[in-house]
Amino acid sequence: MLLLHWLCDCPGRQEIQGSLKQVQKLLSSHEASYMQSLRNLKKKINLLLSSAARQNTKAINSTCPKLESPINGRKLGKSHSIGHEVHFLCDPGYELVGSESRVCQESLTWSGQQPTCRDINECASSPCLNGGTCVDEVNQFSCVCAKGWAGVTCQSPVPTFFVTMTNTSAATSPSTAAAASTLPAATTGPYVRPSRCTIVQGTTHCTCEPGYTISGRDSYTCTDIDECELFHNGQAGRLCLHACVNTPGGYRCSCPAGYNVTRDGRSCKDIDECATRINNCTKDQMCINTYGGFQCVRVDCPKIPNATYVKTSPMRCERNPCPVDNKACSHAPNSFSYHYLAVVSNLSAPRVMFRVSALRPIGDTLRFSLLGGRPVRRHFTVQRSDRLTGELMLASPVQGPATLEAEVEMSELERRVQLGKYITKVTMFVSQYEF
Ligand SMILES: [Ca+2]
Ligand SMILES: [Ca+2]
Repeated sequence: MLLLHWLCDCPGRQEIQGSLKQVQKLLSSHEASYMQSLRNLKKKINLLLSSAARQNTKAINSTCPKLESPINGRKLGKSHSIGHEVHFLCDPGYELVGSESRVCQESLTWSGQQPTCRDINECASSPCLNGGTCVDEVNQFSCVCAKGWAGVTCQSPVPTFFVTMTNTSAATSPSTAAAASTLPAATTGPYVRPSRCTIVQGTTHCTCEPGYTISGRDSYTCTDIDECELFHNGQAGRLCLHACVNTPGGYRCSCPAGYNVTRDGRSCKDIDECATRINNCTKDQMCINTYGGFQCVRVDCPKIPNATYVKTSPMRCERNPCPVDNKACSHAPNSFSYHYLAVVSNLSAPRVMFRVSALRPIGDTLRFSLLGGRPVRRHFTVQRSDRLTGELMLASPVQGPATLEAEVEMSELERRVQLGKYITKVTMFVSQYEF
């Protein structure tokens, strides 16, 4: 119906052909004017090319030869025609020897001499004190100080703390780091380094190695940047998932026992003690890996009056057949299943922690319920997700470290008469940290 309606609204075939022909005409006229413009443009370019060629031949005939810039310097002025001047400059740290400017003469030769740039000898003024040896470098000098002297110009006697610093340079424990950030810089050894200074036109510029910064008033001393302190606030700018340890020139992240620092150096990853055999669980125990540790668990079948249980798998106990007419026995749970979960502290809730399902229900009704006292009911609830499945829900976040046990009972009923009940015991190990 819809398609028919749409077809009836269409313009006629002749109408479409008319429109297309009009567009075709329009395109042809555009094409013609476009080609005309291109031809005009080509003509203009050819004219320009020939006039440039003429000018070039003139220029070649009345210019001085090209001049080179001096090594470590540069040339100002590009015109090489008669009467024009060219000037020369040297890079900082070099001085000009020869003509500062040259003029292109009528004879088509340059006046003066080709200049050169010579390294300025910064050591000429004997800047190193107290027996230091001066080493001339490009645009700067450095002093090799005599024993017992330090500083850019060997001006300061070596302070005793530099001697102590070499002895303690390996100390990077958190306690050392904490002490370092509170002590005055001059007494903290490896957290202080001399700066590198250069003197440019009488002004001293000092820089530090990466991870260090000029400290306060003394530009000759670099102090370690305490990255841990600097990025302490704010989750977005946090350096480490757990703890930050300031080190000389850097920092590192540390993790609590039971965790390894991840490859990116910032996060912590749980060590799986159960997979790596660094657990001490005995043969009859099962190793349960938890965040930050592990647990050795052993399933013992429950002792209930009138009923006996046998272990059918490491985590399941089933009731032995009951004697005829022993009602107490037949009312006891048919089976106990055991499950262990490892979670991190403060896991967001609500969330499904565990599902219990009946594989082959025999009755007409399944009922799921939560057993246990107040501590369990504060954190867990049981709800049905479909006809055959019950869910153990975590209702509120749990602050670790903690171990919580919840029991879910599933009953099978036929016309309100209980046919059997099955207990699932869930033990949840909550870690101390949120990772
Ligand atoms: Ca640092
Ligand atoms: Ca672990």
